[in-house]
Order: sequence, then C-alpha cells, then structure tokens
Amino acid sequence: MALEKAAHELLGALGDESKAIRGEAEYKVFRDRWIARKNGILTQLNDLWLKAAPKDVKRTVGQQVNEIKTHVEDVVAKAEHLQLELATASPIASGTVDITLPGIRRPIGAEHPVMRTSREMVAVFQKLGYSVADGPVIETDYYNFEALNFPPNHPARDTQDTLFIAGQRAKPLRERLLLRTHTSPVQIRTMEKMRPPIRIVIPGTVHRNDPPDASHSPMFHQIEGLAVDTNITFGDLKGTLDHAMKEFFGSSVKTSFRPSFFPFTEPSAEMFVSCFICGGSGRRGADPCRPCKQTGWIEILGCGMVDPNVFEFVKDNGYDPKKISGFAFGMGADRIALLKYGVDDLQAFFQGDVRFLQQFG
Ligand code: 2NL
Repeated sequence: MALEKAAHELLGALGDESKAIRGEAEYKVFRDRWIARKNGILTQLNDLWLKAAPKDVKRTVGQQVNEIKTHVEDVVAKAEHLQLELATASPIASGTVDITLPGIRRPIGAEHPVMRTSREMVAVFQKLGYSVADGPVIETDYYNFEALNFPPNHPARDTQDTLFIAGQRAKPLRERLLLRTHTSPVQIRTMEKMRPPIRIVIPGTVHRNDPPDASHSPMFHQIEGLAVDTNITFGDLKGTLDHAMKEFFGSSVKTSFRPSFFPFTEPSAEMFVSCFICGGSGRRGADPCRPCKQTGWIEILGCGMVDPNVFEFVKDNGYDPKKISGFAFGMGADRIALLKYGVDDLQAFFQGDVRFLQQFG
C-alpha cells in the first residue's frame, strides 16, 4: 500500500512537471531528471526500491517499478514530441504569443502640409495632361536669370534676393553658381531637352535671402507651370488656371486677373481667387475676414504669356517665337498651405514641433 501511494505521488509529479515545460532547454532538464542513466529518477527507483526490496516482495516491487518505468518513458517521449511540434509551429497557433495583448504602437507620421498642398496642386495639372519635371536647386546665373530675360545688371535681379555660392568671381557671370530663386530654370532646361508642344509642372524648393518671419522664409516651395504649342493664347491661360483653381479650392471659387509685371512674361498678370474663407463677402459674421483683408479676394499666383525674349534662348530646339506661343505661371506652395490650413505663422512649417505636425496626422 505504501508503495502504491509513493508510485501515485511520483507519477503525479511527473505529469505536473511535463505540463510546465516551456522550451527546449526545460525539456532537456526534465528528461535528464527522470531518465538519465546516472542519477535519473528511474535509475534511483531501481536502486532504492527494487534492489533494497526484501526477497518475498521483490516480484511485486519489480512489476510496480516496471509499470512506472513504462509510464515515465511514455511521458518523456510525449514531451519530446510536443517540444518538436512547438519549435516548428507558428507562435500564434502554439500559444506562445498572446494575440490579445495590445500591439506595439509605431508612430507613422503624416505628410507635411506644404508637401500635401504641392502634391495636390500638381495632381490637378497632371489630370489635364501636364508632366512633372524637376532640376537642380544649385543653378547657374544663366538658367536662373539670363535665359529668363533678366539681363546682367538689370534691376529686376534685385527683387530676387539671391543667395550666391561663394568663390565664383573667377568664372564668367553666366556660369556662376547660386541657389535658384524660382523653379523657372527647370522650364528652360526642359525646353532645351523637349521640343514643343509641351505641358509641364515643376514643384520644387527655392531660396531667397529673406529674414524669417510670419510670412517669409529663406527656403520655400514653388509650383510653376508652362504650356507651349502653336496658337496658345491668353484665353487658354485664363481657362486653364480658372479650371485648376475650381478643382483645388472647390467649384464655387471665382478667379480675377489683374495686370502685373514679370521679366519673363508679357503680358503678365496676378491671379486672385474669391476668398474661400469668407466666400468673397469680406466678412465672417460680425468680424472682418483676415485672410483676404476684407477684400473678398486672395492673391494666389503670377502668370503671363511667355516673353519672346525667353523663347530666343531655346529657339534652336523648335521654340521659334514667330511659330509658337505659350503661357506660364508660378505660385508659392507654402503661402497656399498657410491659407488652406489656417496657419498664422509660416515658421511653424519649418520648426518641426511635433505638436504642430500632429494636427495634420
Ligand atoms: C510668381 C510668379 C511666375 C513664371 C512664373 C515662367 C517661366 C518661363 C517663362 C515664363 Cl521659363 N514664365 N514662369 C511666369 C509668370 C509668373 O511666377 O509670383 N511666382 C511665385
């Protein structure tokens, strides 16, 4: 009876230990503890129970020990089998991963509002068949000024607040390097490569020597466009830009064109969009509308018919101003993003404060 009780307790412990096994290392400890030839529990049983048993009960004890031995070997074999299965099964199916635990949150960020504005505006023109072009941020005087009808020493150059690369004095003026002040050089470079007709938009970074404040930054973003073909008219310019503004701001906006000046276009105009904040009324309830300064109109871009002097620089590639014509436009993505998202300080776009950026997530 005492023997049976001991056997029962022993097998209970065997079951408990086998269930508690987690991983290969624990399985090996378990296996050695029970069936190792040297000092394993089975060996000890043989020595302590069987060899020590009095002659008259040796037979019964032998049977008992044999039964225990079969059982222990059985359980160890099963534990090994389970161990192998777990090692090859998926962590979820085997239960070693608790899929009800909360996951690891990985912040994914969000598109910057200026980049989003630029991308959305570009997409409007892509839908009209325009291609996207790009080019270098570090430009030569030739592409940034001369080929755009800013002659050397012309006062129009002063308006660009150009950041020049140092140590260029030894070179001829047209080869001297600077940070492009507009994306227009890309339009010249594209006309050098592609014959008319062309329809292109150019989003890109530009630099000017402006001290940073709520509406200025020495680095900002432009989107320019150019369409050149036979018989392109100012009517094409107005129709295209009016359509683009309705796509971008909503179909209820109106456009207004007012005379202006740019060295590379003639005639030139500034385009206004009816205020998408106040709907053109100039008022927000009892308050004056700030974004449009109560005028009901917001200036969005500059545009015009490409000056024949500009085409002269790319004439050899099919741009003879007697045969073709074109319109061009340029706008600031940062300014449009400011208005669209109601941000009152341009600097917020460039300071990288996560509390600001998270609002666009
Ligand atoms: C503005 C005005 C403008 C252009 C950019 C252009 C380019 C070539 C020829 C003629 Cl290659 N024009 N670009 C024309 C008119 C206005 O930008 O206020 N931008 C922020």
